[in-house]
Amino acid sequence: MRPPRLASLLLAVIPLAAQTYKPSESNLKMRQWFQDNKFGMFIHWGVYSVLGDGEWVMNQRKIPIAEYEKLPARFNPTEFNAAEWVSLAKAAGMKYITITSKHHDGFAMWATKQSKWNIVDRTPYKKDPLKMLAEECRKQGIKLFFYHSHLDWHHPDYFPLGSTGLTAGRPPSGDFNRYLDYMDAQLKELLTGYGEIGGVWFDGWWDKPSANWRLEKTYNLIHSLQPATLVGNNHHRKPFEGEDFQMFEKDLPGQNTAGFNKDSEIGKLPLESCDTINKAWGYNAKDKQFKSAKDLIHFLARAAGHNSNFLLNVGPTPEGRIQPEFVERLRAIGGWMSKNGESLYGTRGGPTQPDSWGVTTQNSGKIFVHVLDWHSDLLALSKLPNVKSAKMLASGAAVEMSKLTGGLVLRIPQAGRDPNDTVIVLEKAQ
Ligand code: FHN
Repeated sequence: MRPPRLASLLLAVIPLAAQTYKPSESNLKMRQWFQDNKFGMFIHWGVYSVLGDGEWVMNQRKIPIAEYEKLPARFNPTEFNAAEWVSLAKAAGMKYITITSKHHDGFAMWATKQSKWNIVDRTPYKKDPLKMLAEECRKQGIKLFFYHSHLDWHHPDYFPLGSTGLTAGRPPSGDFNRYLDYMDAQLKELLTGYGEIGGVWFDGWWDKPSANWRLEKTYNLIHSLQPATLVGNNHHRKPFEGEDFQMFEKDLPGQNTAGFNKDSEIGKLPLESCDTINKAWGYNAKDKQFKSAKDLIHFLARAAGHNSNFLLNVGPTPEGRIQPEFVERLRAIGGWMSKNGESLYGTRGGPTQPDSWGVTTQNSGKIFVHVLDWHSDLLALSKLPNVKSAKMLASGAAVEMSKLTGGLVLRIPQAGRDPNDTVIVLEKAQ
């Protein structure tokens, strides 16, 4: 027998190096667009809304698939009006919408051809809301992102099972690669039939972190179909190869009050924090613990001060309406944004470290001081470049300032303070 040649030996022992992802020019532009535009609407909407108990209801109430499959017959969102949703997002000052194409229950909210487990084939509604939303977003100049769950409590090939959905009654065998083919085929539909897609927001990887999710293949597929589409994955870790932005759930980057971010070191990609208005993501009829508009404006400003976007969630009703408590808060945020938007759009995190009093944001010529929790008159700011002037952003009234080495002290007038966030604009000396 001839000895194996060195080249074949090497090939056998050296694993093929993973390809390094090089984002396209259009993708880099989209990242910049994303960072400039700061504020998006998250929409958790699916067949679970029928039970009015959040998007995890199948798992929480241990509903087996056979029972859960009765829900679509009761899902008839005849009041859904894409134009109203998009206009509401715009009125709040939001520039993009991220909607659940598929959540963990596997139910597709569009006319997929890969399975009948979808809104068109299984519900009396019979229409494709994502199509209508995509069309309306295009008309109104809002970018559309899809939230897509890796995790699937319904698909028979999601095997081995992960850590959730264990009472769904899925078969004790299955071909995970076949499941991933199915998921990729669904993603291909979403990236070819719904116009320009701003991003894909994955979730559910954490259900089985040691599985081979073939992420590279899925990410390559997305980038080959739409190179500009931003890929993000809510795996609660530092970004993986092939991703374009990093998200933080119910916390600002670097914080971990909600428990999701114990392993999520901040990477170098654009950042996004997401949160809910009440406690729930999907519609929850009993959850009345609404954050105030002021709380939400604070989160938005603090996110920007941490160099991050804010993706604020609504969970529409099974009829297709966004509940009045959400509408009221979104309009109030929009009121503040209409006067203070300049302090967020097109900015990045400012020079002064975020602190309990507030944060700073900046663009090339200006620094915006967001006074959030500070009630006395003098406020000292460090790490500032040379500044020419200080004014109230909303009124243009001059603000007294006193320069120190490496910083300054502002006297913030009591009159003209905004109860949500008083913004003072400092003009940088060129
Ligand atoms: O399990 C999901 C949850 O339902 C929701 O979609 C949030 C949104 O960030 N993410 C998951 C939990 O990490």
